[in-house]
Amino acid sequence: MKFSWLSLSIIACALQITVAAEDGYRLWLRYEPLPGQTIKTYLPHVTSVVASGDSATLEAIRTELIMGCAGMLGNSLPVSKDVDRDGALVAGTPENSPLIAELRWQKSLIGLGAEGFLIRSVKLKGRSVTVIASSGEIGALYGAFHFLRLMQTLQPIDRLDVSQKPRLKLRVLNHWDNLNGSIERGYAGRSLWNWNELPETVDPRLRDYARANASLGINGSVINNVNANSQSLSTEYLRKAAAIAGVFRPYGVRIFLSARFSAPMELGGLKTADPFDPQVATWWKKKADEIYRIIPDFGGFLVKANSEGQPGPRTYNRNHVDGANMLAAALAPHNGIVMWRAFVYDMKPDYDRAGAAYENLQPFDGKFAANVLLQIKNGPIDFQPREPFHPLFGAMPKTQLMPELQITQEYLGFSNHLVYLAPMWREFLDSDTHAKGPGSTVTKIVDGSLDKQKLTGIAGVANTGSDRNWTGHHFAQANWYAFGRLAWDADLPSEAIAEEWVKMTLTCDPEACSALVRLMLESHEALVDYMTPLGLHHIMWGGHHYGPAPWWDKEKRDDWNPIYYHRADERGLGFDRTKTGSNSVMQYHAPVRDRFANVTTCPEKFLVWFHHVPWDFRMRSGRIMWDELALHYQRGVEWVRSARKQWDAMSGVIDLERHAEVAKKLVIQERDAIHWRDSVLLYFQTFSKRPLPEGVEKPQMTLEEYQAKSLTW
Ligand code: GCV
Repeated sequence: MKFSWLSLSIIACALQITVAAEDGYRLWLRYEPLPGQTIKTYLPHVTSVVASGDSATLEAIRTELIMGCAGMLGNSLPVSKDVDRDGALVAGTPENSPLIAELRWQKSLIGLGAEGFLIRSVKLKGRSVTVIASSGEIGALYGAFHFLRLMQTLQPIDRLDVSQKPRLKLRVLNHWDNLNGSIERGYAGRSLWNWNELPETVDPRLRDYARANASLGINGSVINNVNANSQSLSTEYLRKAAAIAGVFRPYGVRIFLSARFSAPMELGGLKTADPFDPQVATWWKKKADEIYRIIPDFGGFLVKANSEGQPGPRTYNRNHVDGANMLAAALAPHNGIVMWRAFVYDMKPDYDRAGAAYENLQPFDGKFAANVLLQIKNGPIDFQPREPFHPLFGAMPKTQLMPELQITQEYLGFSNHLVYLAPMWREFLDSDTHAKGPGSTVTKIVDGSLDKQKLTGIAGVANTGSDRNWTGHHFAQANWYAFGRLAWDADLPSEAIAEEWVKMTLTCDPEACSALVRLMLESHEALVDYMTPLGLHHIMWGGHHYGPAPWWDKEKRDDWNPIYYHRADERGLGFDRTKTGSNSVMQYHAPVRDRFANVTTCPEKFLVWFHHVPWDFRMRSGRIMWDELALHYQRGVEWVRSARKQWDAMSGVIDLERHAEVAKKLVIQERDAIHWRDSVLLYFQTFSKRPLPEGVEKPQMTLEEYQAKSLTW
């Protein structure tokens, strides 16, 4: 087997990077030298690569295994056609590898699908070898990454019997990238797609992006903003997109586009975008045909319709189903799909935004076409630091639902705050909707096991950008990682994911690793403490959403203003969503709704989400609500201080560059946490008229000073 120049240069590059500064570019695929004892035990099991086949994916498999072993073990694996020694790594499919075909695993492999894989230590041709097999090349690539991950995390590799397949079919990143290179809610630089230079020049970095996604099993990328520009569907931009798709393809990442509903008017010169107009339907059909001519494995459309000013079917007095199904019909002949977003909330007098998506969409259960998925944010408002699960999960058993998570930290301190999001996503996935009795978790709804949903998926709003370290904050890489791992296996514990990531990305030192994992696991609760404890939500500064502004009332829509959400007055705090208020708690199934609706049984983390609670309400701790609220803010600040100390103490374990960069961000995080605590408490104090309880520090500035200027990032 010969090596192409491409793979040689990739390996050379990787080896060079190993000695260069540690800037975070390599993400969790660093392949740093393992501890000496581990190398000794691994070496006999990793002696050559047998992965025949000329496809770009097989080339990627060989390259990755060789590069990984060179970095971790310091050996240079020969590529061989046959098994001629113990320790060979045999990778591929029964179609391209006679060796794998010989094993007669076809039945199990077919059961695992083209993305699933087996990794087994077996005897082949009288030799002890490791086989990484799948019925599809992409599955074999995923298996190769899994094998490398076992090594990166110091797992035994001598008696392997691993069998995996993804539970969800679509595991996609949504990029809110604009054609001018900016990213809506992006905090890690500019867009990775160099539209001006495409299709002639494709940034080599795109391959690394695809490779990182493949290492997690992410198999789709929506490359443009849901606040879409019709131009992305023009022939010129489709050719550019095709060049990107060409780089992603060997890594199993298909591309999707956000489609602007009014594109037939803007691109096609039609007078309407009414989905019932035959000319409109024909325009979309022709557009779909053209897209598939240019990008044969195109995934489909993501659509934000009739939401925040975007056009949609309701502009023409049609409904969401009319719009989604018209697009679905255009894509169906090509096996394309539509991800129709449920993020719709029309402002009506006295309405509750938290109940709006349910009101708008639940009545259409069972009406969407077979190739439509309804993409629903995890919570009913908008990617807040903490929300109860969206009531649509469990309310549409005859509709294919997929969650939309936000990896980018729009409301969670941008790329300045260290916050590990897996625990937040776990809380959501583990939520029991009780839709079909106890145990009807969100996971079971979205993986299709509860309602026999055929097409399944999950999306994460990406946090990547042109910053050298991809995500702005080194720890924000962990959120990209965790999203991918949960998309692959929605049951993975947050702790296990954090441990993998720390070992692969930062350090295998056992003490440092467990301290870092603990820090990561605590970080989300701490951020909720200093931002929005007890169910507070959407009290961020208007527009940019960085820092607090609970007093904010300047947005043109009521439901974009913090005062709409917290409803503080002299009696108390919180949005009454029970029958004395909006009653949107009724959108949940019993007994969830009963638990939420009763102020004494409502989980305290959602207290002021569902109730307007008196300042002197007695909490489970025995303290009054005001004191408890203040102590949460104080606790959040203290956590950041302790995180800083712990991080500082790790200066000998983490490389200098990343250590210094994270330390700098933690200084900002502490500044911000104090700002949150002081400004929010000073403001609510104007209603509660109570002193700060013992243990809460005196504010550093006056309320007027906090109100005068937002935090900068
Ligand atoms: C892409 C929130 C964000 C918007 C975003 C919107 C959405 O409102 O602030 O930037 O737009 O959600 O998810 O469509």
